Amino acid sequence: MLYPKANEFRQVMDLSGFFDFKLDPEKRGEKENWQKGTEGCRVISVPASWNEQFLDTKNYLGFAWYFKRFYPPLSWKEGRVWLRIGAANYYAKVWVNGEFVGEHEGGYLPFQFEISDKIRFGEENLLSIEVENELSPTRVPPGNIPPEEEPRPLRFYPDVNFDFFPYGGIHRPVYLFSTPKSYIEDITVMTSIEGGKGIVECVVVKRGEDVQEGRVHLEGKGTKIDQKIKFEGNTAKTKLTVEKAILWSPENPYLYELSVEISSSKGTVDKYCLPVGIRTIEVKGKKLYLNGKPIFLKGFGKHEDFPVLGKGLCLPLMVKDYSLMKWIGANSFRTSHYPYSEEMMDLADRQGFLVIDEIPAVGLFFGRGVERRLALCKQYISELIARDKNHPSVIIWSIANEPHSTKPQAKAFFKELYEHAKSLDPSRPVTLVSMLGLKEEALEFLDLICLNRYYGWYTDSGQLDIACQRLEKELEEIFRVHKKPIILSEFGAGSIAGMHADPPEMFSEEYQAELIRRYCELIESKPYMVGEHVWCFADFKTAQAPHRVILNRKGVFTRTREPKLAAHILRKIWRKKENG
Ligand code: BDP
Repeated sequence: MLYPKANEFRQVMDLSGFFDFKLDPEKRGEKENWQKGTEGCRVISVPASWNEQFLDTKNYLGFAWYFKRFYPPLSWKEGRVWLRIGAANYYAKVWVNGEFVGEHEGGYLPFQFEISDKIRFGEENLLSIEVENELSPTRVPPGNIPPEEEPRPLRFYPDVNFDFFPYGGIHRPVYLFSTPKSYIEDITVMTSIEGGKGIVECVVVKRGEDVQEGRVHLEGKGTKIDQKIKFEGNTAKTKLTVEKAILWSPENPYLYELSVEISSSKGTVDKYCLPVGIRTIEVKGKKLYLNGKPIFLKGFGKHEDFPVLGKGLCLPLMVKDYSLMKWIGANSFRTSHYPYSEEMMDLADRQGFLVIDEIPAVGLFFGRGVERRLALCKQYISELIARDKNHPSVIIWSIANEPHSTKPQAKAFFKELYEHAKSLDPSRPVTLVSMLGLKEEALEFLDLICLNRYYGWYTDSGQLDIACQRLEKELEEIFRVHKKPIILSEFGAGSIAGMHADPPEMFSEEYQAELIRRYCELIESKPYMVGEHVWCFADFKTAQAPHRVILNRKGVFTRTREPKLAAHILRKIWRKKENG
C-alpha cells in the first residue's frame, strides 16, 4: 500500500482539520440516514482522539460520526480518486455523498477506497465517517472480557485487557488523492549485499491493460542506474546492482532514491518515488547482525500518547521524541503495542533508528472467540507488512505483546502467525514479546526472543539485589534451552517526577534510575543479549486502576517530555558505549 505522494501524475489533498462531529450513543445514525448529513454537530479536530477535546467524551466508548465537505479539483476528472484514512480506532465505515464506500476493522493501520464513481466534480461533496470504539473480547486488542473467562486480580475502568487508554477517533490524516487511470499499485523492494555491491530487487505491480513496460531509476551519491522493466500480467521484476554501495545504518542512514515509471504507447502514465536504504538484517547463533556486523539495540518501548491529542498524530511531538532519543543515545524502539504512524516510520528511516514493528496484538487470551482473534491478527500482519515492508528502519516484526499463552492452543496460534509473517516477508526476523519466559512454547520457533521483566517492581518490590539475581538466573536458563539471542524488551520502574528517596525507594526517581542502571549492567555482560528496551520512553495515559496514578509512570521522560533522573543515567550508559 503506497503512501499518497504528489508528483506530476498524482495529487494529494489533506482533509485533516476541523470536521463536524456527533456522538451516537444509541446507534441511530445509520437507521436515520446520518450518512447523508445530520443536524446538531459540533466541531472536532482531526487527527486527534475525541476523548480530551470535550468534557463529555473522556470515557466514551461507542459510535460517533465525522462529516467533512470538500471540492475535488476538476483536474482529477480524467483519473481515479481515492480516499485514505491513516488510522481510525477501532471500526470505521465510510460514505461519500451518502453512498457507502467501505469499512475497516482495527485501529492502527491505514485503509483506502477508490471513490471515483461516487465523487461529483464541480459541486460540494460530503464525506461521512462512522467510527466506533466499543470494547469486546473478540476484538484485538480485547476488552470487556467476562471475569470467568480471563481472571485478573485488577480490572481497569474502562475494562481493557491492556495497559493504555482506549482512545477513540480518527488518529491519523485523512487524504484524498488522485492517480492516473492506469497506475502503479505497489512496489516491493528487498536489498542484499554481495561483497561491496548492494543488490536492490524490485517488484512493481500495476493496473491498466495499456501498460506493458516501464523503467526503474535508482540514484544516489556516485550512483545512477536506469533499467527497463517489462510486465508479465500485472507484475514486473528487476534487480539493480549498486557498485560500492553506501549501506544504511544508524550511524549513516543513507537513502537512495528509487523512482518507478510505467508507460503505455502514449508515453509515461504514472510515476512513484521511494527512498531505499540498502541493508541486511539477520539472526545467526547468539547475535543479531546488521550489514553483517553484530548490533545491540538500545532504546525504548513507547506509546503514541499526549495530553489533549490522545493518540492523534502530532508532527512536532514526533520530531521532539526523535531528538530526545538521539540525545539519550538510543538507536532503536519498539512500536509497542500497535503500528505507529507512517510519518513516524519515515523519520526512523531518515534518522537511522532500528524498529521492532508490532501488530496491535496485546492482551491476547485463548478462550472463547480465539478463531476471530487469530483471523484479525493475520489481517493485521498482512496490512502491516504491506504498509512497512520498504522501510530499512524496520528490522523485526513482532506478532504479539505478552499473550496470556497459558492454554495449549497458544503454540499453534503463534506458529500460524509466524509462518504467515514469514510467507509475506522472508527477509526479516519474526518475534513475539513474552512475559511467560520458558513457559512460552512459541520460543521454540521464533527467530529471536523478546522478554519483558519486572523483577524489583511487580515482584521482589524494592529489592534490587534479589531482582538482579533472579533476572540473571532466568536469562541464563532461557539461553541454555533455546540458544537464541534475547532482547530484554521491557524493564523499568514507575517514578513520579520530583519524588526523591535515599536510599532509593519505589516511585522515587532514584529507584527508577538505579533499577535501570543495574539491569543494563547485567544485560550488557551477557553475550547472547542483543538489546535493552526500557519501559517506557515517556509516562502515558492508562485506564483507571489502583496501580496507576492517572498515568503509567514508568517513563524516563514525563508525559510532557521533561527528563527524569533515569534519563540522565541512561544517557551516560548509552553514550559511553557509543564512544567505545
Ligand atoms: C507490561 C506491558 C505494558 C505495561 C507494562 C507495565 O507489556 O503494556 O504498560 O507491563 O505494567 O506488562 O507498566
